[in-house]
Amino acid sequence: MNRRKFASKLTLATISGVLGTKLVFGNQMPRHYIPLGLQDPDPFKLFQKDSEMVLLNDKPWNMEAQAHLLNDKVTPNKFMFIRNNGQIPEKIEGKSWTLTINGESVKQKKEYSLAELKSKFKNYTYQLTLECGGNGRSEFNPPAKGNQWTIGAVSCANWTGVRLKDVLEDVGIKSDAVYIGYHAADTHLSGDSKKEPISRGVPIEKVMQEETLLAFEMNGKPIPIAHGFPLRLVCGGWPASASGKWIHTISVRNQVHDGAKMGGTSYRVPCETVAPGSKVEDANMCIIESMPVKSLITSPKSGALVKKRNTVTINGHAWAGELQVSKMECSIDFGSTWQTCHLEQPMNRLAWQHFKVAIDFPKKGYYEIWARATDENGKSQPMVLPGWNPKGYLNNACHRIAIKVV
Ligand SMILES: Nc1nc2c(c(=O)[nH]1)N[C@H]1C(S)=C(S)[C@@H](COP(=O)(O)O)O[C@H]1N2
Ligand SMILES: [Mo]
Repeated sequence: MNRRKFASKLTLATISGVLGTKLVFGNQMPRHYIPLGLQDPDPFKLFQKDSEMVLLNDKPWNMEAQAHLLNDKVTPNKFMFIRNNGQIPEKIEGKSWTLTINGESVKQKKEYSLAELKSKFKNYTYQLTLECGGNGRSEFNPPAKGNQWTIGAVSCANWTGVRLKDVLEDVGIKSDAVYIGYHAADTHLSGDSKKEPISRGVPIEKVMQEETLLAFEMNGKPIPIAHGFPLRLVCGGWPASASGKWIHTISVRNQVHDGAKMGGTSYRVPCETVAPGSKVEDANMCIIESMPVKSLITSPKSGALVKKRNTVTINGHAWAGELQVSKMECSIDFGSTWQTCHLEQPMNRLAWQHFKVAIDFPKKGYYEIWARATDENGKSQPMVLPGWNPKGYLNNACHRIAIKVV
């Protein structure tokens, strides 16, 4: 039942109950009126997001940025995409939060309070790129089900926390450990408390990297609710689904983690390229690991009018999963010629890199600016949609914007 129908059937006493207080002047309230206190919350206010962010879904909450909103070197909360598979946990007590490390491959199960984690282990801060595996899904054909992300499901914030490897060393893990899996406090959309909306993980090699964090701060403040308060895993450069939010347990596994959304078509792509629309056997699907090379033009905004006499500076970011970006180019003539951009070093491994290039447009008129990044192994972004896959992951086609020189 939707909220409107639901509210029209409520008695004043029940409304008071839901509001948690007395409905003063309830008798004066128009029939079928839904008190503001019962209406759907405004997600932009609720999560402190900029009003130019784009809401893709409200159950669960999913929201993406537009390219021009991502111009900051470090993404602030207001421009950070939200991707949820279930309902955000309702009652989160930071003070009493604990993290349990268990699983077949721990020497013994251990529990830490949040305060203990923060004080017992050295704290580190890294800028880490988080991109949803489904970013760019909206371009796939045949279309792929799921949130129709365009380009805005990517962020690079400062994350502060402790190294997961330090914590696991303190717990003691067995030599047969191959994977970890996270368990989190969000709830399944069906309301079934036995089902987890998502429980993914990463191989031990990724766990042991210095940048793999159990984070409790984002951009110097406690992590916002929507992004995993009070504790989240951050595995930069991998599909962001590996970075579990609201985590209370990490299981150290002697096999590839088999939690929710680890199997079937979830965050997996055909191991070998297939024809668009093909059915692919489970056995021929591979788990996505490092994300592919990609870039985004964040300034000017697509559709901008630029004065002819000015040189236009193009700005943006480029990233390549576990790898560094080694070259960044832009074209204003539909890819006939490319100009090399100035490309900064990343702040640390797994952080995106900023690029800029000053362009002189020869005449007044319509132009497109195309951007192409190349990773340190010489792999470049494709101009058009790369390999089709059932769930529409890993679209790293070149970003293009349109401008008018007037
Ligand atoms: N507990 C939990 N963690 C989660 C998810 C979720 O639904 N529940 N979504 C994952 C996915 S698919 C993505 S892309 C990122 C999004 O992180 P963000 O919302 O902080 O941008 O969180 C990941 N971690
Ligand atoms: Mo995702």
